[in-house]
Amino acid sequence: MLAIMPRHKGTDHLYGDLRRRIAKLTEEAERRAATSRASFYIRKEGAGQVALVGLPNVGKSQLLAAVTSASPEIGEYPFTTNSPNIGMMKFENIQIQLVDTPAVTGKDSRVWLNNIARNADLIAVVVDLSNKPVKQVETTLQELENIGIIPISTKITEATIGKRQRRMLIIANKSDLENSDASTKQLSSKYSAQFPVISISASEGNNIEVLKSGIFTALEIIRVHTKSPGQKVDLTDPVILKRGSTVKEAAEEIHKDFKSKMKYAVVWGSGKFDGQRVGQEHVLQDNDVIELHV
Ligand SMILES: Nc1nc2c(ncn2[C@@H]2O[C@H](COP(=O)(O)OP(=O)(O)OP(=O)(O)O)[C@@H](O)[C@H]2O)c(=O)[nH]1
Ligand SMILES: [Mg+2]
Repeated sequence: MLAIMPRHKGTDHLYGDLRRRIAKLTEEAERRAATSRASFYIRKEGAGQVALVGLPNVGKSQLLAAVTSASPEIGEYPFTTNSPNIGMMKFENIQIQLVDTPAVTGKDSRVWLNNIARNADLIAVVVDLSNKPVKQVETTLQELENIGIIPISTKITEATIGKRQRRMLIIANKSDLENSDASTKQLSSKYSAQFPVISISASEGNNIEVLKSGIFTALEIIRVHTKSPGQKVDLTDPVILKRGSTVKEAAEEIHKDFKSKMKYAVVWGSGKFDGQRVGQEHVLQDNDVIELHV
């Protein structure tokens, strides 16, 4: 209509009105696009979701490539990653999902990080040992706090109300570079009371097994294997439960009817002896085998 409308005094008012309406609609459409991006989240798969968060160039993407079959872009320059990359990391008999994120200080990162960090079961703060790692941890934690995410170990005070607490761990990368031992010591002495600190080299593949089990431990989950009476146990597909879960919670997880019908369970692993009969309140341990009797 604007294009075909003759411009003269009589149409000035109408012209301005149309322009304003178009501007308003454009603004609304842009806002809608931004909101739908903001609500983006990554569906969880496997036993837990771990977000790799850090400053540019610390090796988040290299790490994802080292422990999963994903092949993200890895660059010598900062801000290589501008949208998340996902991969599954095998740890013993389970898979853990890793999410490689755009650098925490990137201008478009907030929208991604907000959702990913809130949704993740564990945040791995990745730092580069060759470049003032203590300062990097501080900056990364500050950026996370700016988007409302604080470590689970932080005391709740008035200042932290409304913020979300997340489990965190520090991955000190590039341990193959010079002076990395001294930097690792520095990091540990400053942070190990609050977070596990694990030093690795993603590009050389050093200490990767320690990292995997460190991530598993930090997730605070246990694997429980269930079997039917008289059958052999299948150790390849465990039920994943929060650490501290009881037989009752395991039963609930397996089938919601089980809990009410269950008479007792037999447990191998955390019982006083293998094959011990236990009640619903028995607390399970990682890799227990349980047999539910209804
Ligand atoms: N020496 C050494 N270099 C590494 C290591 N891990 C990664 N790099 C190098 O560090 C640079 C950055 O790696 P990326 O994996 O792209 O880093 P990033 O954290 O994903 O960076 P952004 O996507 O920009 O946030 C690349 O040149 C890698 O080759 C490591 O363990 N040792
Ligand atoms: Mg990257």
